[in-house]
Amino acid sequence: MTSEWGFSILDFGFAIERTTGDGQLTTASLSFHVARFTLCVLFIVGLGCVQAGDAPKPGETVTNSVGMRLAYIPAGEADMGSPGDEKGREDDEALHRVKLAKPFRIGVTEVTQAQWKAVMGQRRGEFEGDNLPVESVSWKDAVAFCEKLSKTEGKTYRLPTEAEWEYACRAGSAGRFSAADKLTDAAWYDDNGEEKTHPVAAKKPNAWGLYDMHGNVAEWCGDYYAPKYPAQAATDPTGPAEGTGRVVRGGSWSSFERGCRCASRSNVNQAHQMKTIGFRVVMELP
Ligand SMILES: [Ca+2]
Repeated sequence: MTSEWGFSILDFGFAIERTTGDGQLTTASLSFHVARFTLCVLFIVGLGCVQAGDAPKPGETVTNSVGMRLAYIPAGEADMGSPGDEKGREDDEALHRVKLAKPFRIGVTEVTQAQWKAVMGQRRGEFEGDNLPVESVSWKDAVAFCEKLSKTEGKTYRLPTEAEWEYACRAGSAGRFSAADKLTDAAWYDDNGEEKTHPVAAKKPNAWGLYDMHGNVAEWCGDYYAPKYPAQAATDPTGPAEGTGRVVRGGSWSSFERGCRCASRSNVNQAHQMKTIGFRVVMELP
């Protein structure tokens, strides 16, 4: 029996081969295995890079079944409330640290009349226009919208907690307003609101791409209103277990500047349907 030795290129490595007289390749190569190992390493490293790249950036959006864009809000910590020297502050804004342990998504805009109709089947609002924020909805109406949308999509939609709302509104900032130095660039309010709502997303967004967190319609939150915040730092606070009114945030087209501050809070009977109050939704992440 004769045999021949030679080299060949296999993928990324060389193989040493021995061919016997009858033409059969009888010696597998170590380098072939090295090449396969290398490919595996490259694949795993690549997969890791893809997975790292999958974590959304703050403000990155998805669009749901009714065309609502929802921005990714990262977990984190921030001060909630206002410092004692903030212009226009009220006594119910004691500054305290809040941690939000889980990321979530929140509507880039207030819920529009078109989105309301798509979910609930009929239009709602004192003012009329598909791209206007829905208003004249009670707290329970807003909760019903969230529940119906959750059922339709098999996801969990709900009103933001007051802490989630302020954290998202601030988007990493600590001033009176988050979206612009001049409120008129960021909001429809008493000075420029002309006593009506305006199409959503017409003013400057904040750093996480959220529009009209200041003004246009004020926004229902899930919490009962408490006149005092907890004295200590809190994680994922949800407000008191009971109360006489619900928290409303952000001010509206009829609010003075001070009522549109990030830290400003309102206490409203949950049954009230007001043309100054609408809402935006949170979508929970798994
Ligand atoms: Ca608003």
